[in-house]
Amino acid sequence: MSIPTTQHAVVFETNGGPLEYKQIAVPTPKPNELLINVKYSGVCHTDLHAWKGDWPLPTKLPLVGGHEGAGVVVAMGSNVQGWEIGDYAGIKWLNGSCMNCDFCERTFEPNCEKADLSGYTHDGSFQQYATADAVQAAKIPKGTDLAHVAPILCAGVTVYKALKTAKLSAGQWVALSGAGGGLGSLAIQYAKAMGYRVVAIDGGEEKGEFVKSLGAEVYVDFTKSKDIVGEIRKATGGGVHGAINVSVSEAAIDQSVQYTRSCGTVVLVGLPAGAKVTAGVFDAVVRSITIAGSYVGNRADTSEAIDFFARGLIQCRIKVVGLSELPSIYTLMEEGKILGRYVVDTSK
Ligand code: 8ID
Ligand code: ZN
Ligand code: ZN
Repeated sequence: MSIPTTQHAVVFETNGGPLEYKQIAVPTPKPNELLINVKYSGVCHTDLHAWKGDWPLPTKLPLVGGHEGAGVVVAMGSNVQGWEIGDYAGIKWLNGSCMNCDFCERTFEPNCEKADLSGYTHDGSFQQYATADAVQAAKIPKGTDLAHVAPILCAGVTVYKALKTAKLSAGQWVALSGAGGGLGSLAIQYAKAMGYRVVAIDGGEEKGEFVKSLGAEVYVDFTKSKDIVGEIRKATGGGVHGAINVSVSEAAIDQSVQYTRSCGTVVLVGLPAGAKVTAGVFDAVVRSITIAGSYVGNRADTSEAIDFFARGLIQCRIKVVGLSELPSIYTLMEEGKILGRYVVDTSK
């Protein structure tokens, strides 16, 4: 297999600065790394946060973003085991971790203090050739449609893990705030596949049709409802058993604490810049509400999430465009206009 020395990528030099589609060098894998020919990459709202510099963790600069990369292994470092040239591999948010600390030892690898993050501290999947730690790279079954599996690598894994964190039983209600977006559209389907009943919250009629087509039983339009909390409590006979917050809205998170029924769990996933969650202590105690953060997933969560997809239980509703069109996707995302996920084809 011949590997070129240069490739197309989208790079930015400063947070919020120009997103340049240009030729850069193909990276060389370190001894522990795979070199993956990225065919497709999903575009996650995290990529937009990273570009804007929204969070209290600095990005690498200049940076190639992207962390939902699906491609083919074309080279590997001398210490890599368990991979062959030609295998399908996925680039996840967690590019690598130390594997030695307390958190790594207990399989909480995303929480490792030395975590290396694709499209954040490590050049990611908005390029044709990217490197990934061979231990953390996702194994994708041969023959899988690489465009459609791409969103599973962050959005799918994250919502699957968040649903597990809510500790629900089959037949219980789960609210998904931000249900029409990339994470939300997959969360509806994982929730259904796990046996839960879904209340979807998002804005506008088109998103309402969309989330119902994916299996949501109830849709609440946050742009129209005058009483989101009351509406959800009524539709679910007293509130949902679990709430997964994948919107980029502080107000939506606060509402979720109120519409979750007693003894239920509020899961925080979406990361609006500078947001805080507000819960009355008396209410949280007397109603025994659990508020839990959930951050991507570990290797087992990744394999399980891919397995749900491979068994045909999860349909990724994607729009495929060329990598050079990334800036226009960020504009649509900022405006909340995306149904499901955009996936970029790195060859265009
Ligand atoms: O591991 C993690 N915790 C993790 C992993 C991946 C992504 C966290 N995230 C974070 C992202 O950084 C981002 O903050 O999850 C958030 C959602 O990512 P996404 O699904 O990729 O974003 P999107 O496709 O833009 O969808 C967001 C949806 O929220 C809706 C929008 O209309 C859109 O459909 N929304 C908004 I903005 N405000 C809302 C509100 N008040 C709302 N929906 C309901 N109520
Ligand atoms: Zn992501
Ligand atoms: Zn560690």
